[in-house]
Amino acid sequence: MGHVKLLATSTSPPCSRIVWALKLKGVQYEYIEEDLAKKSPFLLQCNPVHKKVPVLVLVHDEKPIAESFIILEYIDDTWEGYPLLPVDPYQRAMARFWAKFVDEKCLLGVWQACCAQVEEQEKAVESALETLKILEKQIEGKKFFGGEKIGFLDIVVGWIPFWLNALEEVGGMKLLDAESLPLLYEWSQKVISYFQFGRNYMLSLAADK
Ligand SMILES: N[C@@H](CCC(=O)N[C@@H](CS)C(=O)NCC(=O)O)C(=O)O
Repeated sequence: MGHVKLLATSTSPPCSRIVWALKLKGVQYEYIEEDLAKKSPFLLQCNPVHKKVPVLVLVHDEKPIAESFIILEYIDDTWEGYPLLPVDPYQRAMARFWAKFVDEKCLLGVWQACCAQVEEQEKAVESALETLKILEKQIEGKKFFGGEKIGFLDIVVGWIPFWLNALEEVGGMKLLDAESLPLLYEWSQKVISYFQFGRNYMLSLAADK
């Protein structure tokens, strides 16, 4: 039995953030896949305001926490081990600022470009690219957004290596390549290797049982 339950869907960038954070912290959890076309009474009870996933539910008293950024901070405050947010208050504020930018500008911009009408798509792609270029400056001179190690902002931005290819294919557009966004592209390759390493490690642990 895990410490927490996670109500999520496997095709959701905000839900993936929570899965990654729980894995980095080594927290055991029960994963509950939600069908968003037919939301469960438990999801509606746990998140009556937004009715969205992810929701983290504390097992011992069934208290729910919604919204991915809030859940990430709760996880960081509750479990020691791998720190997600920086220690320095200014750096913490900056990580939160850029996380908000990622959701409100980058993710939304990419989604709008993906769903744009043909005659409007070029402009939408340009605009999405501009926001990604602004984000890219945040990793200049660093290995990860979090510095030497993956941190809060890397987890928030993790949809780029994980989902952007799929969005590009669905929308018939290209955003992330070594020419337009060299640093984000390089970071994506590092994050992919990092998660591949993590996955192989988890698989080796399971094989040893
Ligand atoms: N701001 C929220 C966004 C959550 C969100 O949009 N979840 C989507 C799945 S990716 C959802 O549950 N959609 C169901 C709906 O809109 O009814 C977060 O960061 O957790």
